Formats: sequence, structure tokens, C-alpha cells
Amino acid sequence: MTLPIAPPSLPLSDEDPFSAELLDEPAPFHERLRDAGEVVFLERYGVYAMGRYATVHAALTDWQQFISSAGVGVSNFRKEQPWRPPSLLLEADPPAHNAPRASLAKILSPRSLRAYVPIWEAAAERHVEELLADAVDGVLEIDAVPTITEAFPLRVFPDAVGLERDGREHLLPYGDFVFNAFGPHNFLVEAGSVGVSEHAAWIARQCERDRLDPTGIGASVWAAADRGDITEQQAPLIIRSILTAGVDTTIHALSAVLHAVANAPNQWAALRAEPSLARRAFDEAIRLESPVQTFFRTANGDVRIGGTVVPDGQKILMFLGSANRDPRHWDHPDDFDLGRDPSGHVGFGMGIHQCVGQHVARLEATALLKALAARVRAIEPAGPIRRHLNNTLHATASLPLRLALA
Ligand code: OW4
Repeated sequence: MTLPIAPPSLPLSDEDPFSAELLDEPAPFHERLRDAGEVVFLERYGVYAMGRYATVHAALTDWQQFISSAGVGVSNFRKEQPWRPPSLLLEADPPAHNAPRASLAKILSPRSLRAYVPIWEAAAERHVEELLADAVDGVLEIDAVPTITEAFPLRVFPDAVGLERDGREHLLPYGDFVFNAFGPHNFLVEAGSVGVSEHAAWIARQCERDRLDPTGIGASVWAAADRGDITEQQAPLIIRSILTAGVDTTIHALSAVLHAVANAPNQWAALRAEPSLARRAFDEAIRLESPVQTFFRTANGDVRIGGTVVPDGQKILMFLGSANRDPRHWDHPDDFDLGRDPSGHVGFGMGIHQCVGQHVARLEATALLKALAARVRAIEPAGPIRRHLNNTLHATASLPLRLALA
């Protein structure tokens, strides 16, 4: 394969952002990337990259020049077959993007989700109560990943979508594979390939009308098809997006916020004193940890970025995680600070593709944080966090915590 050659004068990097080392600890590389320039050429992959807030934000909001329909991974739909039919949301541009987006945005709007608020709040309270029942002398040591950050979303989300019980164990590895597959065909994609066709087949079956509980979110996508908002061919692919993008992301975001509060005890105290800060705490953790680290766009025509021209058809890698800690935009960017307004972070993206499920994620997170704040006086690390490596996600394998009961 011949890779594009960088134009002269463009800053170059021979580092591999998809190596185990940089996926495990991306922040030092992000700083080098931001300092190297507005646009940097990654020689290993023959792609352009942006790590500064201003450039990433500008590109995300310019869907005409930075298109998604050629694929948002390193490989190009114009030249290569995608491994699964493209997403009607993530991997589409207007006008094709419009109807699926508008339809799903309505289904996942705060207004439509209101019915789930009391259900998820009660589930969070029960979840925390059951967990804390194992405390000894008012203290509980846990790995928060299996017991909270995976267990709670898996307790509420598949039921809300209306999935059958059997086979739900496919959800996490399927999502993990999709997020790996946006990156290069490296050791992670290779390892994840085992079983992916079974995961994908199960996911595809759950998108069928007759499989879904008639009261759930999945059924409301089919109802949109019945109204004519979307076609019957579009409905299952939109449900596939919910199942792909709605599980791993939320789980790793919940790990991010618990990791953040465990390492900032005064911020946990502030949240306990003012539980309405739960929403801000979640967004500040998304800013700080950026569970979705990167997405590609493709230059539509020769695209000028500051002093650089990215030629038509070239891939541009946007480092959301780097933009979210750019000191050119954020004061003390590496601190978890509930005194700041984190809005404008690009952890959910920005522009027409900004996360359509963000209200679902916020609702899960605020329900859980409020339930914990009511019962847990202090949270501290009980061992080092262990990362789960993924080409796109900043993910957590293990998060040992010590909880002191209120
Ligand atoms: C973050 C996202 C991620 C993975 C898959 C999809 C969307 C999809 N958004 O639409 O399938």
C-alpha cells in the first residue's frame, strides 16, 4: 500500500497513537501533537491530525468540508468495503443524514426520556443499596467496573430499549469491536475478530420489529417508520446505532466520573453538598477523560485549515481527548473542577453529529451519582486504575475503590 506523502512544511509525527503505549496513556502524546502545530501529518498512517481545541471544534462544525459519508475510521468507504453496512447516522452526510437524525433525536430527547427518570432513579437507589449491603464496618472495597459502571447501565438500558434477556452478553464485545474497527487493523482488531460475526448476528436480530418489547425505545423507532418519518429499511439500522453506541460509551464514561471523584475528594464533598451538580460532574468527567477519544473525517475538496491545505479525499484524525485538555482553551485543563463550566467540550462531538444519545447517558449518570451521593460519604482509590485498550475509546478494565458509608 502506498501512503499519501505529506506536503513540505507540514509538521510530521512518526508516533503511533494506536500503539498500546499511547492508548494506555495518551495525554503526553496529545501535548506533543498540539505543540507541533495546527495540523500534523501522521506518517505511519498517511493521515492528517488535529489536536487543538479551536481546529477540532471548527472541523466538527463544518460538515460540508469535513465529511462523514466516506467513513469516520482510518479506512475510506470510497476505496474500501466497510466491514458492516455504514451507519445511517455516524457515517452519513446531509441530506441522507437528516431524517434518521431528526427521528432519533426526538426519540432520545429529554422530553421523551422523562418516563425513564423515576424508573432509573429507583433502579440506581436499589443498585447502590444492594451494593452497600456488603459493607463491613461502614466500608466497602470494590472493583467499580463489574459492580457499578458495567452493572448499572446493563441493568437499565437494555430493558429500556426493549431487548430480550438472552444474549445480552453480546452488547459489550460488539461495541468494543466497532470502536476498535475505526482504527487501523492492529493487534486490537485482530484479537477482537474472534466471535464478532456472532455478536453482529445477534445485534442484527434484536433490531427486528417482532423481537422488541412494544413499549421500549426500539419499538419507538419502528413507530417512526410507521408514521413515515423514516423508512422500514432505515429502522433496523437506526436501532443498530443505539445498540452500538449506547453501551460501552456510557460504561466507560461512568468509570471516568467515578475515577475523577475518587481522585478529587473535595469535589465529591461538593457534589454531596449540592447533588444538582451531578450533571456538571458527568460532563466535566467527559471533558477530562473523553471516553470517545478520536474520530476521522474526510476532506471534501481541498480544505484549508489555517496555513495548511488538506487535499481532497484525505483522512483527518480529530483528537477529541486532546482538544478537551488544550490549555489554549481551558484553564488548568488537567483538573477535575466542578467550579468550571465544561460546556463546549467536544467529548460528545459538536455540530450535526453531536452525540444523539447524550441525554440517555446523562440520565443514567445523574441517577447513579445522586444515589451514591446520598449513601456514600467518601470515595477513594483502593488500587491503581487499569485501562482497557481500544482504538477509539479511553476505557477502563478495573477501578478499585474504597467507599465509606454516610
Ligand atoms: C459515537 C457512534 C459510535 C459507534 C457507532 C455508531 C455511532 C453507529 N457514535 O451509528 O453505529
